[in-house]
Amino acid sequence: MGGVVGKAESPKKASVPETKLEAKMVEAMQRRSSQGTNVKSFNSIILKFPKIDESLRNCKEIFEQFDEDSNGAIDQEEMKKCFHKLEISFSEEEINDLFKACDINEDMGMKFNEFNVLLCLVYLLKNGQNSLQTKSPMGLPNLEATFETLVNAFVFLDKNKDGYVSKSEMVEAINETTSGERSSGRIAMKRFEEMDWDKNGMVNFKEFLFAFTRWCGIDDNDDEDEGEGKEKN
Ligand SMILES: [Ca+2]
Ligand SMILES: [Ca+2]
Ligand SMILES: [Ca+2]
Repeated sequence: MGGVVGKAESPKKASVPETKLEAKMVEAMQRRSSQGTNVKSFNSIILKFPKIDESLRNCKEIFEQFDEDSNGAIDQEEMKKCFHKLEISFSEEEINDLFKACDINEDMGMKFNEFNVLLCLVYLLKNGQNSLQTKSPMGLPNLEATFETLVNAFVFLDKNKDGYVSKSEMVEAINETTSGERSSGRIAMKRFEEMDWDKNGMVNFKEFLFAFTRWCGIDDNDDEDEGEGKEKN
């Protein structure tokens, strides 16, 4: 088919950001999308899963460090201290919004998976905020490299650079994959459905990240199950 899809058509109600922070998130993603991505195929994203998984798991140490009372969750006070320590500045409102956005089970605490998503969103918001950016705005270079990979994966999927991945963009991304891995297409569609919580046909970066932590098996209680260890090449 080709051609530009008219933007007037669908009302896309749910894609209107709910908070200022969410609007900023979409803006940041649009900015990133306009810069392009180094991801070339859907399969290359899938191949990166084990490495991303490993890196996110290493984030556990950071989590434990900031979970001062060791109750398995980072509350707002602990989060503020965490930001302070990482020299990340947010307004009170932004902190509240960020916390709410990531506290998906609404228990007023950041579990490990929520914390992962939170940090990645912080990375997106803080990286490239000013043109004279430092290489590592959070001082966590390894983790930030992983976040960068996730951002790139999202940008690859977001073909029209509007800060959301639609179902048709997902299909497009899969169709571009030339290596003939049919099964990855089916997996991808299934994953899209998993990502799209509110079933509005659009996935934002936050939804994408939560889905990712689930695929990687990072859940609130991170039990020690050694899955079939996939060799990375
Ligand atoms: Ca705590
Ligand atoms: Ca929570
Ligand atoms: Ca899009």
